[in-house]
Amino acid sequence: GSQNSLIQNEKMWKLMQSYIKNDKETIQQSIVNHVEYTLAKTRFDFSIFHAYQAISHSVRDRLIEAFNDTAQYFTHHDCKRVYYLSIEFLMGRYLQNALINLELEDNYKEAVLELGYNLESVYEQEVDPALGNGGLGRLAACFLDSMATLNLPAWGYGIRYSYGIFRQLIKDGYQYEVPDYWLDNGNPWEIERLDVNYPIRFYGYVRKIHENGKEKSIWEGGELVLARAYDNPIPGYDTYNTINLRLWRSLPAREFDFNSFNQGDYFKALEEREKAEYITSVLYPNDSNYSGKELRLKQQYLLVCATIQDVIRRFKKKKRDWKELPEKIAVQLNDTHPAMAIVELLRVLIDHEGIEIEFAWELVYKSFSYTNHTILPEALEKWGIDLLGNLLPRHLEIVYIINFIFLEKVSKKFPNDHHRLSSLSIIEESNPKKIRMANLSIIGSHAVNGVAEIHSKLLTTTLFKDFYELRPKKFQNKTNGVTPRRWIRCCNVQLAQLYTEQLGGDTWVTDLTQVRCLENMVEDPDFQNNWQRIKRQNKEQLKWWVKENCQIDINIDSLFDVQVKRLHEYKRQFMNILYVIHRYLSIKKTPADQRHAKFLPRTIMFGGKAAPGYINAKRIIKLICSVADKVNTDSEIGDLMKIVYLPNYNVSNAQIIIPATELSQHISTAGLEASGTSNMKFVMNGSLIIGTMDGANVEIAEEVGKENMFIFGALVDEIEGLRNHMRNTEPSQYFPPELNEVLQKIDEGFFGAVDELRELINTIRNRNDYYLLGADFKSYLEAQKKVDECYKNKSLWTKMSIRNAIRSSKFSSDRTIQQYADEIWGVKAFQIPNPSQNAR
Ligand code: GL7
Repeated sequence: GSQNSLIQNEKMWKLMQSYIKNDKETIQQSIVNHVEYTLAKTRFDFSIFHAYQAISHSVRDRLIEAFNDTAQYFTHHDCKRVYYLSIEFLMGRYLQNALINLELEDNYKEAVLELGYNLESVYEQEVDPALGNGGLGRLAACFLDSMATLNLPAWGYGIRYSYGIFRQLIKDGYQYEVPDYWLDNGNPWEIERLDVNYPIRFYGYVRKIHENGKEKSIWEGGELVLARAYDNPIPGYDTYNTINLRLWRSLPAREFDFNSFNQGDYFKALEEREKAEYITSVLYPNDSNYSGKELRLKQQYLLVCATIQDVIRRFKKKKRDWKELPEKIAVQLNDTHPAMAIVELLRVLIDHEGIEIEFAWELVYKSFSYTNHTILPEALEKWGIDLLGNLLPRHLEIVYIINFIFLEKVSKKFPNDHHRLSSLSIIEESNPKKIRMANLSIIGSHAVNGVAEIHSKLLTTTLFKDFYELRPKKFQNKTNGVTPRRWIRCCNVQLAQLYTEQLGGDTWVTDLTQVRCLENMVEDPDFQNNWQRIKRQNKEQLKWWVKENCQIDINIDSLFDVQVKRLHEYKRQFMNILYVIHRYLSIKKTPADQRHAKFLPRTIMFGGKAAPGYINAKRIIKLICSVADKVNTDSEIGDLMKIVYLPNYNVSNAQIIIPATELSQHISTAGLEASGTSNMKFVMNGSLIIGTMDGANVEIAEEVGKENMFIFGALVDEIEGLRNHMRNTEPSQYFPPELNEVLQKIDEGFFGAVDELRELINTIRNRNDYYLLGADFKSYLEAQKKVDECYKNKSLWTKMSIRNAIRSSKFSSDRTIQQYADEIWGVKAFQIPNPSQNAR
């Protein structure tokens, strides 16, 4: 407990210092209490969903104890804190993860079973909190798990969208988007902080006043809304530390504009106020694509403004000098979406705290660091100065000041280099002028990192070359990682058990390097059998999922070949389905009695959402589904081949799909997938990769060995040459004949939907094959042939699979976060004492 407790009453103090017990009876009592007193349910009106709610509330009680202790401990020790700012957190379900991290799963399983429920079925009741699009948001979620587990004094900050990423329905081969109102049935995992509200201003004007010969800026007028905090406890594994994800929700401001209420239209005035709620209502469903909408900028500013107020309030709790700021806080920007935080902190320091701009600027850039997640030009945020200046007039002024000071320094180092100045400038001299958020982020940070070696290298040689030449030491690499808690321990319980048995304990869960010790088991036939048995059981589970969700019977003995990720042309799901068509045509050309000797049965599964406005991505879905229709109903094919579109790919589906996969596809055009993170999850679960030398695939190859993967395709430095060739050559001349044949079939209407499918294939036929499907197709075919050859040899495949999994430890987010902590944030671990002596 804390010495400076506000609670004076001795009795109350004592009662609050004890901890809930975790024996079976206590757990059962706490569940039943929640049934009666939290849910107010009777014995006669009770469903498994209510069981989920009551169980979650009882777990929540335990989380909150640890959560409060952790927060107090950090405050008491006045540690340097990390603030991880992200516009997305793709958390996935909480219940199982919380139980496993609290090491209470067995206790609850038993307790719940006696009450008549199977814990696994209870897990299924939870909605997916899906406040993210894809890799970027899921990375933030994995990072929180690792920060908690590594005992770092860290908090995540994001937005509590009322609607997460849409639910995807596939009907007649088309995607339909259904709103995801995930809060419909309440959310037991959050703590609403009725007393943590910050005012947020939009629009208005800047008034200049003069005080003791100095000009002061006052931003006033416009509209005020409130940001309210919702806290989501994040438990670490094998530690009592429980950190926080604080999400902001917008609400009408408390202040009343009496004028508008006195106009007489009471209802109209109230209606206007209610519009404030709209700001945090919906997550923008674009993955790697920027849309310059004002509402999106409002979301970004709300996140930033509320967070900076919160951070400063915490910093000021103790009386201290401002110069301590960078020693007490480290703010990490997850991409440029929260980059306005740089300007906001500077604004507060100079306008509110009266600090000199030079000194304030030093405090700011020493506190901030920025992660870039893509080099795709369509993802780079650039806000028109009209839009930005209207919504945030003072911020635009400050951006100009920052830019002026910065460019002044640059021209001293590189006199008369106008080209360099204009590429480094925060302002793009276009018409209208635009604010480049990436440039702002780099200038306002002491460290900038990419998310895989190849990506970080590309940043310093292409996109941020001029910045690199200015300050080479600022640029770093932090290869992404994923949490082994969710992506092994939770989703592949049997594999986890095997590891624990073999290694004589479960410390591998926080030190994944230990699984490397299993290298000497690779040749062991018993171990191989166990490995195969686990994969088969996971395949069985996916088979049922597919049966239930897609009404398709898949062949358990076929090779499970999976590509699940957001639909994007650069990820080349298109190339995958073109190959599938080629395979289908080849089977058809083979005499029926030779087919089974020549072809291995395969189930090819696709999954992923297309951004609602991304027409070509939607056409790719249509093509996949049309081919699936044709192939799956072709009696000549039988169980030699099935094609499945897995609907509504999300975190909880991924937890079923990934452990069941034998071959996963990561086939982006070299240089375009910054890292990829599902590739890591697949490898950890013993899937082999067919992939290009792109993103983290390159480092996976280093770790597991190229001979244990199916690598193909052009290398990053061949891309430019190939693109020139593509633009100057008739496609039919250099496309391999297999590809030309496939394109012709689609063109003839063999798969129906001729008009839209023709539009799709024309994107690559008209010397417009930007993602180089034509150039990579031949080597893709060869890689696929090797896949078949390897799969024929069961024991070879098993050995390759084992090697992938046990050599994947580099890709634990624990490694990644430790590097951020040491090399960017400069923070240390603070582990709070476990109060188990008291009760636990
Ligand atoms: C992404 C990259 O595309 C992806 O390769 C990377 O793994 C991920 C996390 O670093 O970030 N960048 C991006 O804008 N999105 C991503 O998923 C949406």
